[in-house]
Amino acid sequence: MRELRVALLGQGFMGKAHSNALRQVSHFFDIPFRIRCSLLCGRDQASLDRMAARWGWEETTTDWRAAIDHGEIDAVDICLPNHLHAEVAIAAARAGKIVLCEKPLAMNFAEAEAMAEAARNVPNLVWFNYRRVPAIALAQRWLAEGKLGDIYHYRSTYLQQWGPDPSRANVWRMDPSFAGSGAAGDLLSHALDLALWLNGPVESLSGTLHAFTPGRKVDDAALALARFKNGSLGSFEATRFAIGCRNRNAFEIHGSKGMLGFNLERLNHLHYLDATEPDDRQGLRDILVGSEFWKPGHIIGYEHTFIATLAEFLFALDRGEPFHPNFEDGAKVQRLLDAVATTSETRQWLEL
Ligand code: SOE
Repeated sequence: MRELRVALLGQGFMGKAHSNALRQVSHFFDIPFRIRCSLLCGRDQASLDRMAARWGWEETTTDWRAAIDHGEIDAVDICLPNHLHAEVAIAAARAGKIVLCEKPLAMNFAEAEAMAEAARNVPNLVWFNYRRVPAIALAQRWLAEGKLGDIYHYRSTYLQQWGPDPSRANVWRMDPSFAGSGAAGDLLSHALDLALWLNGPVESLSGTLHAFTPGRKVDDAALALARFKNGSLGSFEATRFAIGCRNRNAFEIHGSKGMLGFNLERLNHLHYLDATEPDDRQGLRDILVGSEFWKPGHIIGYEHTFIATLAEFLFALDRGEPFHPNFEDGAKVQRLLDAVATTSETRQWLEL
């Protein structure tokens, strides 16, 4: 079996999610590779040592270039702050590595395009992990089959509540030179990727970015109205100031034949209403969606979305097929994020 030697760059929250996926993927899926967690890269040697011991990383380094220059590393997985994504991913792609990168892909569309171009000839992935929530994947299949008929409304909210917390005021996500944006890149990026996947291309858009906190240099909230190519209307609300909501990535889609609803805080469930049924029987069904992980009804969690993403990527890699979401998909999202920022200034609509 082919060995795949991975370097993971980043030792934060996502470093943990990815380490777990790399460790677990062969426990749940018959992947055609033997994954080796070869090299872990981060800034702080003491915490690198702890993380390496906990997750079984063979070596550590504080220099990301060591991963690129390492002749035996096959794949570079980037969980660094956003400002480093482009430089590292482009260097890795040019060195012929497989490149996996956290979202948002880049600081802006120009960077994202350059990344997609550099990675054109190497297998690549952007970690929009929510596409692999089984309930969302089921919604996507039904929408592709036309089960909802003509789509009228696509309503998306991604709500978190940690924005006002003073203990998190100085994290890198609040610094524009590291993050590029606030709720927009962090949360709206997920919402837009799902929208493009579920409901197709966006034709025009108008957005608003807002900071509630005096002096804050990234947006606390990002809103957008959109017109999709399929004729439907979209509304998006992404915020870190939705007090009462911890991680509510949700959507509702209304079409001529029914409705679908999803909320990440109940990630095993998909809501469905069949509007073709007799009126007196219509009501929202709460479907407990199964997964490839366990028997029906045995629910899964956040971490499984990363494992499933990785598994599908590895199967595509084995077949020599492109994987989605890849850097081109990431760049499409980045284009919309740029449009949100631009129209927040101009207060106009932008044709895309
Ligand atoms: C933090 O806001 C965060 O961890 C995001 O960066 C992730 O992408 C999202 O899945 C959960 O929230």
